[in-house]
Amino acid sequence: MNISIIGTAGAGKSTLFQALSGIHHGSSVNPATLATIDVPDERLDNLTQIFNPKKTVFARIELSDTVPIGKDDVKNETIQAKSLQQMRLSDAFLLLLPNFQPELGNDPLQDFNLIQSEFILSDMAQVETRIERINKQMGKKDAAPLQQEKDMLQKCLDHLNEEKPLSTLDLLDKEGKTFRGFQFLSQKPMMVVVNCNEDMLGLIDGITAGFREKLPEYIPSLAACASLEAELALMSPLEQNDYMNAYDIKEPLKPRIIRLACDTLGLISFLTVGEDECRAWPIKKGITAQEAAGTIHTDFFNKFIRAETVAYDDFMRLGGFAGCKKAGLWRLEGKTYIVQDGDILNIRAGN
Ligand SMILES: Nc1nc2c(ncn2[C@@H]2O[C@H](COP(=O)(O)OP(=O)(O)OP(=O)(O)O)[C@@H](O)[C@H]2O)c(=O)[nH]1
Ligand SMILES: [Mg+2]
Repeated sequence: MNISIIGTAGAGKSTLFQALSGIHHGSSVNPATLATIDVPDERLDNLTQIFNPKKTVFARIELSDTVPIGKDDVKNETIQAKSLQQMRLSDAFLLLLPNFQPELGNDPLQDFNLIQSEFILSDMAQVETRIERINKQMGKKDAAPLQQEKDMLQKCLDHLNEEKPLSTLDLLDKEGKTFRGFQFLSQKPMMVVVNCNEDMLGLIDGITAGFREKLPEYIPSLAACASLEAELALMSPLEQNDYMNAYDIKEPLKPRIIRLACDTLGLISFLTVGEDECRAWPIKKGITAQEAAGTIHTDFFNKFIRAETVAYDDFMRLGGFAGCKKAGLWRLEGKTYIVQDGDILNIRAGN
């Protein structure tokens, strides 16, 4: 799961990157700046205590810092190519809206509109280019699939023309496969962090609520002070505690963002356990046991037989697999079983 931190110049992207990763990379933007953060999981902590494995692997989110987006940068592809590629490859965006220097004319909503419309214009250009190409091919090739693609692209174009991002077009869910190759920017889920000044901390709940009203309802958002959080991320746990008390920060930003990202992306985790490794595997809500097995190994997908399945809560309540078996809660699930959050799976696959 890769999330790109995006925003206009000086919005605080690198500061947020530091707050979430604990990595300070100065002000110069290296577009390859990547950090991997673990998704905290109490269930995995408890299973580690029980199995005492050689290693414990948490679900991970990969974060990348990017170069600033200015007017026409994305639309005209004048933005650094590496950063644009990074954005196209990411699964979601964390858009930072600067709200910390209102006296300098920072306008968070203007920023939001600018970036949203850059993405919409960029997608529009891609759709138009493809439609032109299809028109040229129409006479030469089998027209039916081309016509089908063109119809879908036309629907996208109509939607984009109404200044709406593709993430709000239902059609794409069903036709996702056709569109994957395009890597449309406005199709990716976008979350917003409103970056506030230190002296706004006491007002943060009200600011959060205010922006939820002003932003479109499909954009999840939260408010925070990135620079305080960035300092916090470099401290020892003891110092962090004092600092959070002093500024009345109830919870650091990192777990808040991780929850926001998991909710936005519809992510859940299944778990695997053993003496070698206890691990949480992030998957999209609603996928089957066979697809989940495929995230561990493609062989597990191809040669899937059954998934031995126990719910984490049952496992803990009944003291392990034996207790679950006795209670009839140890199950053998087939290919089409929809994996639930916290399922402990053991995949049976052929050779
Ligand atoms: N007061 C205040 N200043 C902040 C906050 N976040 C960032 N800044 C300041 O804003 C400036 C820009 O921060 P960066 O994190 O470098 O912003 P950026 O978006 O990475 O900037 P570019 O990569 O140049 O586009 C720095 O001087 C930060 O100290 C904040 O929450 N409060
Ligand atoms: Mg930066």
